Amino acid sequence: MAALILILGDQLTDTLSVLTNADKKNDCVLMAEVREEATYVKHHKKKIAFLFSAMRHFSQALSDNGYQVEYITYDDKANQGSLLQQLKHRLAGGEFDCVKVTMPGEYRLYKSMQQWEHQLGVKVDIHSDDRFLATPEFFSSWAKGRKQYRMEFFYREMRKKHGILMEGQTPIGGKWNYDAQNRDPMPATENVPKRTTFAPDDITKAVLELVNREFSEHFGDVTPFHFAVTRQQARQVLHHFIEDRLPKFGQYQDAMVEGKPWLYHSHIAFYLNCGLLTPKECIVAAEQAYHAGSAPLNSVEGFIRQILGWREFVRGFYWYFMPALKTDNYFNHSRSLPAFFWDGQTNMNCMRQCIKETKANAYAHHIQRLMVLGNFSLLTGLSPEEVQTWYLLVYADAYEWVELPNVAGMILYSDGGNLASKPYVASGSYINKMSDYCKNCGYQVSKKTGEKACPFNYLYWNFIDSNAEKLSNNPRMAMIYKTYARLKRENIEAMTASAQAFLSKLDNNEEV
Ligand code: FAD
Ligand code: DLZ
Ligand code: SF4
Repeated sequence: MAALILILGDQLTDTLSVLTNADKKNDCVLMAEVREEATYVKHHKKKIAFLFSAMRHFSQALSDNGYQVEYITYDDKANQGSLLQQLKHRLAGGEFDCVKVTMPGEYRLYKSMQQWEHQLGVKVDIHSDDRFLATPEFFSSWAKGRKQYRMEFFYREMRKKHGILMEGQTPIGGKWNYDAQNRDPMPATENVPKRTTFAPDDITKAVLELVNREFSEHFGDVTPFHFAVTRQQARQVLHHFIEDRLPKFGQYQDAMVEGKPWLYHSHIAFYLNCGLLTPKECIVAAEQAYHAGSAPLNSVEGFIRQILGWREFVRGFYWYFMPALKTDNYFNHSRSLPAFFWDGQTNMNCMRQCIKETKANAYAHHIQRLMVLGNFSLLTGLSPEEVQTWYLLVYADAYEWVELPNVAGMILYSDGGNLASKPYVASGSYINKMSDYCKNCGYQVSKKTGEKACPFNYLYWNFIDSNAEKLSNNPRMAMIYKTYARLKRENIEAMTASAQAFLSKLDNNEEV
């Protein structure tokens, strides 16, 4: 008898054990574009188009490699609307005695898969996802007994375990982390090399039409569409990054520039997270650039830390803390997401730029997600559930295993500090230092209170003031609370009044 092998939209990797162990003659690979996965949140149109096109190209590559593949398009008459129903439909003929799948990236689907054996009446084998460098078990054994879960220490273990940027047991260059060299704003004269783009082929064009037709009320612009949709194209993106942008990645990784969404970032999370690239090959490519002398250590270490450190850490963290991570709400925040999160219509130029770029590209870089959009979400006390849904649907690289730890743990501190040692909050002066947004803003970054003052300034002190009970004992907040203690009472009162006025405008859907 034979196996029915289900490949999900973010499992487009031909080295997965379900594929390498397949009996190409008898087993059948099933892939399906299903309503349930495309709408459980209303994903950005570009995200759906990207994934459907990449899935179609991957199924073609599998067929070319001799696999038996059944691919169900979104508008196929045989489409059953969900993965479970699609499997049921295919199993009805009685050709298969088992289903093989790879561990999914999301808790909701994993819980559902655990019922499949019972629902389908055949054996369901869930293979571990061997694309990650750390298993959930490795993370659990590292985490057990710890009071704090800090990425930096996990990352050092990973460096040692995998021998990355190491000289024996010591880190190359003598330090584990070179972030102190990595915080430059970008001068206006900087000429950033172009990102790698691809013209849509016939498969992609058909998908773009489908998405326009079927998902018209989803967020975001479907065109222009320039993503890589095959492994070969994704490899080109990686190689151009290593050659052209990695050398300055570290120096400018925190910089933000109006009208320049892509900067020196790698733009590979889309491809890593759906499987067109593997983390190992990206790490190796960067390490080789260092040894070849074509990229400096601060950039190479910084880039490798994002993948070997942060990416692996958040995945382990997700499985370790789910399902509580999704419902934790340390500050009991409940404000609804402002309408401008969907159209960018706000006088705050930093928010306007980041939202408009997100809408156009299904992409924003890390500091935009963290220190503009995330900072605003925490300072204004937005509902964690609504913020989580927004981040999960707007970015083409978003899957819950990576989105949720970043949102709940990193930006909202809704897990009470399991992931971050302190809330990532900042006033307008941080945004002004790292970007050129403030010069085109309806607010003045130098003003602390009143109508024209930058909202981040008074919202910041209002947050510090109103959460003193929960935060002032945190040693990493000590400096901030010392400064706060020195503020004059009347200044705090003026900031609170400005914050209240701003927040009530938000609550009344007035323009801010
Ligand atoms: P680069 O800046 O070039 O970084 C290289 C790679 O490092 C990325 O491709 C990514 O794989 C990895 N990486 C960097 N930072 C992180 C991180 N904090 N967590 C995990 N991996 C990281 N990343 C996602 O892949 N999906 C998400 O849904 C996602 N949501 C985020 C939400 C918030 C609130 C924040 C603050 C960060 C989020 N990130 C997410 C992390 C990071 O912002 C993106 O990985 C990055 O912007 C993707 O662009 P890039 O490929 O150009 O990355
Ligand atoms: C994100 C996504 C979308 C939009 N559509 C599909 C789909 O039609 N078929 C599919 O197999 N996978 C899709 N995915 C990816 C899944 O949602 C993803 O595999 C799970 O969320 C687990 O990470
Ligand atoms: Fe953003 Fe404030 Fe600067 Fe305006 S002044 S761009 S709101 S930080």
